[in-house]
Amino acid sequence: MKLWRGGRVATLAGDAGWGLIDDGALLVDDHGLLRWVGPSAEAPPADEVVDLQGALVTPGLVDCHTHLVYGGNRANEFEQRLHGASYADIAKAGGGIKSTVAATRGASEADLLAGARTRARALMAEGVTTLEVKSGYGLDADTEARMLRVARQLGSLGLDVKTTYLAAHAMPPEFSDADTYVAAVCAWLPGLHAAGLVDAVDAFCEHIAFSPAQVSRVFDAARALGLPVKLHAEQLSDQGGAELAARYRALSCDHLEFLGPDGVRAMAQAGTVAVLLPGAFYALRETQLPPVTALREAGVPIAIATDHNPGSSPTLSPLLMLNMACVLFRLTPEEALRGLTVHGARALGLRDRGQLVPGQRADFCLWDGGHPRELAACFGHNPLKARVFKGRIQGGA
Ligand code: DI6
Ligand code: FE
Repeated sequence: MKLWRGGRVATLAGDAGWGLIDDGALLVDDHGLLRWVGPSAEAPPADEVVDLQGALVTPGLVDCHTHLVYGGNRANEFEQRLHGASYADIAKAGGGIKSTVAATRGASEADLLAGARTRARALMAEGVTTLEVKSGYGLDADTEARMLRVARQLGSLGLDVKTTYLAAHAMPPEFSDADTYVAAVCAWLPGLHAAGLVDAVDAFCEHIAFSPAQVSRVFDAARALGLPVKLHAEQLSDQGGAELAARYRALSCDHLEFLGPDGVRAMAQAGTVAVLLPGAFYALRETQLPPVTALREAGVPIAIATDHNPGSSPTLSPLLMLNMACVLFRLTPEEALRGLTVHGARALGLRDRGQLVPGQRADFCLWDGGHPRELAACFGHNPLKARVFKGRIQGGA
């Protein structure tokens, strides 16, 4: 048993509040689980004691929506958008996701891994201890598998990785009929699942991507294997994707700028998490805000993620997402931090992390700072001192 004592601990225990313990301590067992959390003065005895020297302690960050594995980059599209082209215009002209598909297909597994490792390390340097990575830039069986294998290998860096199959992301050039491609997407899934490469299944439900009817076929294939689903829903228009996803008890619906009242209700009833992605909202200069007040009033848990991808959200800063979630979406700093911890975990179906309470994994961050609201108030500054993953200190920035 190891005792970490003398920190300002934001436990995020319960459904609301920071759960602050001013001079707090955490007891971690040999399995990397929290055994006890409370005031240092009341701490039980331990074999080893670490002095936190007043550091601010929060749960480790959970980035529950990323497209971290890919080839190439799309800074050219940044310039095109500055000249007035929209994300949808660029996609229709064969750029966008399709250009990353070409670069990803042309990249070796080693190249993809090298790029993804660098990016994962950047996320870890800001406190990420659990990371979701999607496929969806292969759009053929081999490249989708390669992406998922690369994502799995990131786990050796010292963070927990969950993989999501997103072959229903865009139409590959070799298919002309979307229904035929969707049949292929469904046919590839059992093999990838049998290889242990898939934790969840996602799709892009949009006028430039797949219809609700096509998405439901992908979800049926997931359900047949007992895999949970999530959905890129109502990012550019209201397609009724959230209601569809809720019918499948989706773990999460993500983006949601165009989510309407029926979608909010359906998500609340299904217990589906709303994953808000301020990086994409910002980078695409969206003006339609996700319905935060309605989500809050309906009791839908709100998560925040980077949506890291080379096109619509090329950020590697979860801390910046905290700030943007508050400034752009009007979340409170506490809601934003819950969004990057306990609710992010829930968007991945994980109930064993995200709060610093006994029984949870000992994944936590040590920050330079006095109050957790500072993490959201600052931007362009990284106060991480160290990251503790499953009870082991991993160093920091
Ligand atoms: N929405 C997104 O924000 C990412 N995928 C999606 O369906 C962006 C993917 C990309 O532009 O490469
Ligand atoms: Fe995305």
